[in-house]
Amino acid sequence: MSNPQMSDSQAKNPSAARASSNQQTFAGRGVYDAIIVGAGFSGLYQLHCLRDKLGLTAVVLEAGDGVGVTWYWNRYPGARCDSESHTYCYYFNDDLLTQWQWSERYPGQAEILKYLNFCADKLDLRRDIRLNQRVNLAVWDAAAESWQVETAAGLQLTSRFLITAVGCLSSANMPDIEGASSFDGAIYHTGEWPHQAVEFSGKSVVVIGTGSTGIQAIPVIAQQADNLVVLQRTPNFSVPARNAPLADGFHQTFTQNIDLWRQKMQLSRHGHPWVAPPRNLHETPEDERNAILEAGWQAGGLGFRESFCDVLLDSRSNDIMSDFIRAKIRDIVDDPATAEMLVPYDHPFGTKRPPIDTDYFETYNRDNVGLVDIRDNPINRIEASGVCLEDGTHIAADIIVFATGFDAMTGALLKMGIVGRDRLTLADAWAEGPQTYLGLAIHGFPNLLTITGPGSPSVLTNMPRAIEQHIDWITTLLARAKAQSITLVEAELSAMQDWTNHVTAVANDTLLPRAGHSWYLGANVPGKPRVFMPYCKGLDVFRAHCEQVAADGYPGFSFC
Ligand code: N01
Repeated sequence: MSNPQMSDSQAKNPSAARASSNQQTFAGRGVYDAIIVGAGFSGLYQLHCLRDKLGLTAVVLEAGDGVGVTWYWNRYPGARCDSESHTYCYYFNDDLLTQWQWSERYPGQAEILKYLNFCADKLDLRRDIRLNQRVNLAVWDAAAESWQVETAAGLQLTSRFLITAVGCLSSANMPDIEGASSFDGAIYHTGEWPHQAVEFSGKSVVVIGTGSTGIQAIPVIAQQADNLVVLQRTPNFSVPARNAPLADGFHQTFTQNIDLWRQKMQLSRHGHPWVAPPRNLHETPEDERNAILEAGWQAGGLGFRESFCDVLLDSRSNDIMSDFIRAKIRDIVDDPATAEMLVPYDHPFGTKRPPIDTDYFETYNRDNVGLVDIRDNPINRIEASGVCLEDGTHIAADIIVFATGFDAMTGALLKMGIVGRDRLTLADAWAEGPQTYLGLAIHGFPNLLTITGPGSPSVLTNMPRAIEQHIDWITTLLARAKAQSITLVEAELSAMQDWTNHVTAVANDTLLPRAGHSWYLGANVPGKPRVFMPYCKGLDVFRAHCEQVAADGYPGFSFC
């Protein structure tokens, strides 16, 4: 493989080619083996693999003015990862693992952002990252067998391959509410949080949304605001995170056992360092299962759900676990009426992404916090002084925080203006819902690779593990393309359709689709097609399948 507009001498000397193409880039035009869109966990590692392992010319185009993507934009109060810190990082390089030391059980947003900047520096990635370059058009040029990419800032680049690393949860879902522009106070979306601190003290605040984000932000905002009203459409399950500083000596013990941690995560369905024991909840005697659930609750975190292996498979087991959490909510919340409003009733536990929290339910015991159920009495409009509900109730506010989530998995990809073969737009190709082969390739879009795209395990896993798996696989594919002078790689239509049907079928074998309004199904965005998007059979199963595809010579892909 060589760059479409690269001379022979440049092809033989990638660093000379890089220098040359960078010069062209600064002049406004450039040509590359690969353009990578997004400088978060995915984009940084993909750049390292292509540039430093394969010797390809690659550039990252990043919309923000810094690296980080999810962790660059999501700066809301309380923003923290739900994966444990020593697992929520790159594992491809032991030096990075050894040199970076986490401070808490779960890493906060600022610490993750610092970590990603540390990695960008350690791997010397910045010289091939262009910041403030939001891609808004990417057109396949069949004659040149390359992608013509344009950014909102006017940069135009060409590349053989286009690799999206835009994150699954990076396109904010902002409800269109009448009157929002007339509001006298400030409106924020958690996914587009300002860089400067937001002052809540002395203010009346309304938070809309009780997903993972709202559940993280509400307790922190409540401590600062004069008065906080939460507008809840659907009550949510949540399990205590039990965050705490890491013990002295944790890092040293960890670095002596890196291979063990790596191995544990490889074996896991979710890419976390644990595997559910082979015991069914409903078949476990009551005393025993209560003790296990209580121990899981006290330990906290996403591991609670994995105390038994059948919670997402058998509604009898799920009912028991869901009831256990409902009882905890009633126990924690002092006011019985508020507790009942907070008790989830319309979806089995874990069928929406389960949040973990620090004092979420406890926050409703504070005098300055109120809860309003807007399921049957939705927001009617926003006025100068606050939010108005359908029944005429007016809730005064100085600040409104939308914790209303994302146009997940497809939103950021569709915003890039991708146009494939025969002028087919991605928006048209996905009009009935996203279709991919293995989550990473789309028929009709040659040489486009979508890291953690719809149809991949991604959001059901500890993300860095899923990201590394996809990128390692893409890197092997491109190494083969380079070695064999392959210039075109495309998913076959039947392979894409079969994979998409398989993703749906395996989801239907579980309880997951029962949360009819979840973002997994695209149901949180009005008008979005309802397709269960992530692959739920497990990262371990997915990895083995991808490795088999590679070993078998990539069935389902056509090469030229
Ligand atoms: O978004 P959500 P999120 N009017 O879609 C409500 C990841 N994450 O940002 O349930 C009123 O889950 C909506 O109500 P309903 C994690 O994967 C990770 O919280 O649709 N309300 C819901 O309550 C997570 O799952 C970390 O009825 C409206 C809320 O807003 C994903 O991000 C930390 C509304 C949205 O919940 C998304 O979480 C935080 C409207 N028009 C988040 N529209 C990590 O640890 C929506 N809602 C890495």
